[in-house]
Amino acid sequence: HGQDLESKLVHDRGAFEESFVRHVETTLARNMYNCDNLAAYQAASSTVRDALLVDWANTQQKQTVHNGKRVYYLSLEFLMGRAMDNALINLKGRDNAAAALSDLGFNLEDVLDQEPDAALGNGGLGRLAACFVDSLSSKNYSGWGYGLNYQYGIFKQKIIDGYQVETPDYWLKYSNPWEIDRKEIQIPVDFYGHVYEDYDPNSGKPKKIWSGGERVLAVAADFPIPGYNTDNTNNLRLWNAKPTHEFDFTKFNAGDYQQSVGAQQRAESITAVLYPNDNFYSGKELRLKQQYFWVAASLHDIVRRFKKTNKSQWEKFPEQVAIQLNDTHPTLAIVELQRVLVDLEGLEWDHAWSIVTRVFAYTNHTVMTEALEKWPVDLVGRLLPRHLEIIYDINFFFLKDVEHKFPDDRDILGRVSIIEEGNEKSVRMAYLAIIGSHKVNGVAELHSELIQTTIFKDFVRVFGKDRFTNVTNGITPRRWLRQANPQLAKLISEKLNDPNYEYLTNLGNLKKLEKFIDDDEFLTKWDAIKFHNKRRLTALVKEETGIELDPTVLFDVQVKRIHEYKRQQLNIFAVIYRYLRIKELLASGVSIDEIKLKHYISKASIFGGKAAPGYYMAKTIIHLINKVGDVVNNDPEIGNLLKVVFIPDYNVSKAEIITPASDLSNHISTAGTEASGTSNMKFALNGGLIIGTVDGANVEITREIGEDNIFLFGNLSESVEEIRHKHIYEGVQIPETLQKVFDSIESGAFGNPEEYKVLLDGIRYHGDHYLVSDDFDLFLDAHIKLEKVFGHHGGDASDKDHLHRWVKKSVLSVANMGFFSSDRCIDEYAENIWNIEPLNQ
Ligand code: DL6
Repeated sequence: HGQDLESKLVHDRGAFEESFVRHVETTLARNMYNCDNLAAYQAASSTVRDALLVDWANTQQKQTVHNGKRVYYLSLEFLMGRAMDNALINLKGRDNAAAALSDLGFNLEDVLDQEPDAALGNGGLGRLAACFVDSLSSKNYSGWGYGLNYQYGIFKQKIIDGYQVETPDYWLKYSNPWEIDRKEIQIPVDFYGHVYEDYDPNSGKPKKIWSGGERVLAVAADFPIPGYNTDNTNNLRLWNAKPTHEFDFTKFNAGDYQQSVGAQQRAESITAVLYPNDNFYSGKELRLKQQYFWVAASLHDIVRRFKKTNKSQWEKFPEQVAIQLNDTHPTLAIVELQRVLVDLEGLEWDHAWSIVTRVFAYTNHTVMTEALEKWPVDLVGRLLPRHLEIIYDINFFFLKDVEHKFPDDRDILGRVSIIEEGNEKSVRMAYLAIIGSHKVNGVAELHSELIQTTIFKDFVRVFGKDRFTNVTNGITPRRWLRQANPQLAKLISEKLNDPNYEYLTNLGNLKKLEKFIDDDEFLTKWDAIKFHNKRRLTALVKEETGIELDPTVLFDVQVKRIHEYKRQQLNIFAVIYRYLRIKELLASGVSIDEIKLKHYISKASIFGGKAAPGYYMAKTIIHLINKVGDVVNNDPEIGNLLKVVFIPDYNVSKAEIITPASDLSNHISTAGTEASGTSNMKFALNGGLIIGTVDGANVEITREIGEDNIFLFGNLSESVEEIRHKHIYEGVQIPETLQKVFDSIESGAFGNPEEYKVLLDGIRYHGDHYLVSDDFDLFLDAHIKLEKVFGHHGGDASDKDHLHRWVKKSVLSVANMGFFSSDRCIDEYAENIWNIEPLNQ
């Protein structure tokens, strides 16, 4: 019956309409006469959700009966974006929904546009988790995600007077149709208190008891994750923090009303807000509370599920359960499982530890030291006294082994110890994660190599190379091609003779596009789709900023979190340089047309991205970009030769419009700093070319698509340390070109120069850590080269070779991006790390 209902709702227009009307009348208590687009979204999403729930329940049932190994992906961030379009695509019900809505007087696109983004993440790490759960379902794995259900996701960014202003993202203003409230799943989580020793009456041995403190309830909220072309619909379980009644009453009965209300607020504050830092550790107590709350609830849930069928046969646990730690944020899960096994289940330490290390694996996402978590020992001891003891014990046994292995190397003990000594002792979470896992992976080849030769090199000596591996990141082509770029996805399906879009789960099939590389008609269609997407972006830019872009010019895009290492400053300095040169040429009597012909092609530099609220330098960069835009866009001499745009509040939904519209995108981090990057993959999959440094996944993208189809520049990672050293001991050399830019900024051309002092001084006087001065001219040169290729594009139609040179590169990029599907990543994790097989449908 269920399957029937699902199929009807998705594929039968009448059934969709009937369900829609019923939801308007019963779920929303409205009628069809006062149903606006928002209500239509709510009714339509409730209909889709009904269909999803059938698959979801069947999947859970099937997985329970099969009783195979499951993987649990623990991530503090799931940057899901909108759910409805994705669900319709994965269920293959989009056309039916569009037709049904049209019958009822609605336009599907407008209805989809009502959905708020689920913005429960900062950037790449959170979006990767979202792509991974999509692939887990699509590839028929039994895999759950576990995270937190923040009431406030990443803040909304406004630009006022050129400054970033943060406002809260109250995304749950209306009820969330995708959330299944599981009020019956409540797990108590304790904090603080103390530890004492008692005797276990069963074994007669001493036993540690953790007692007292504060208790909070973790209440489950489930989100169905539909796979593409399969009924497999996994679960994403996000926890809400709620007060426990017992706790309230004790306070209340003691006459302390204020305190009992305070306790309630304190409990709920745990899942109130996502910390808005990307690649930065900030060390707040509430953040550590979030981490423990989430891992304790998730582990309890996992253990409960295991015990239902396996009782206490703990040896089976690693055969049934794989847990992937998305960065070090969930590392306390290692300690918690050891505590559960030793303190609560009565296992011997060594036996428990051998189980723990077979279950966990850890993914590192950064080499930057400011992002590595180091929690103060005092704080850990106060919040989680028993866990601190266990951490010390883990460290003790580990160091004993190291000492045994390297009897002549006393120094190594201090270097690999989980506890960092110093004024304030701290727990090095990455070390704990490595010691408690059987595999550690980086997220691109270069990055995985770097972690083994720099921050974790001692651990390679201790555990051997086998513990370390690489899984290069990927993206889901369902969202990042089919959903974001429907026209291109359709053209590809036609060319591949694949009407069912099977290539979306076999992305290697894109390779067959190479056959059409000399097919003029195909190239023209390809180009027309890019133009259509550029017009779509032009409309967004107009709506968001009031700026009119000319869609025929080169769209040069950099959208991602704002960070010094990602080097938006390098990009905006180059834009300023271009503007100054154009002004010089004009002043010397060269006409605009001649400039366009001989010097610079017309382009729009498009930026977007959020800065962490406390990151002054990043906010300064945003301010500079906006001020440069004000000057350039209002300069009557310039016209469409140059425009500078900052799109406010960059998020997943905007990325879906921006990505397919780029001609060129910037992935220009200082070599060795960007672990992988995933937007590089999204742009290339949408036929945008890349200007990039030899960093992160750019290296593998180049290998796949060919170096003729990407514009690489800049110093290599192996030279970075030496250059930094030189900067410090010999000073920084500012090239003439960059000096010109600095002079204009300091002359006040873009507002008060004082505001940019930190930015320029960081380069001139404080060692230019990110090598802006060293890469600046190389960046300008790369532009000259690429603009020569683009220059003829859209120009003389009789010069076919030139006309299509850019488009051919675009096609060759897409044709060779198959490797970067997140389906491939999940298969690699499954085979090399989790040891699980897909469950056949
Ligand atoms: O692996 C996903 C993503 C990479 O693509 C980016 O290169 C990397 O910067 C990012 N890392 C983090 C680290 N954060 N913390 N905490 O977000 O991961």
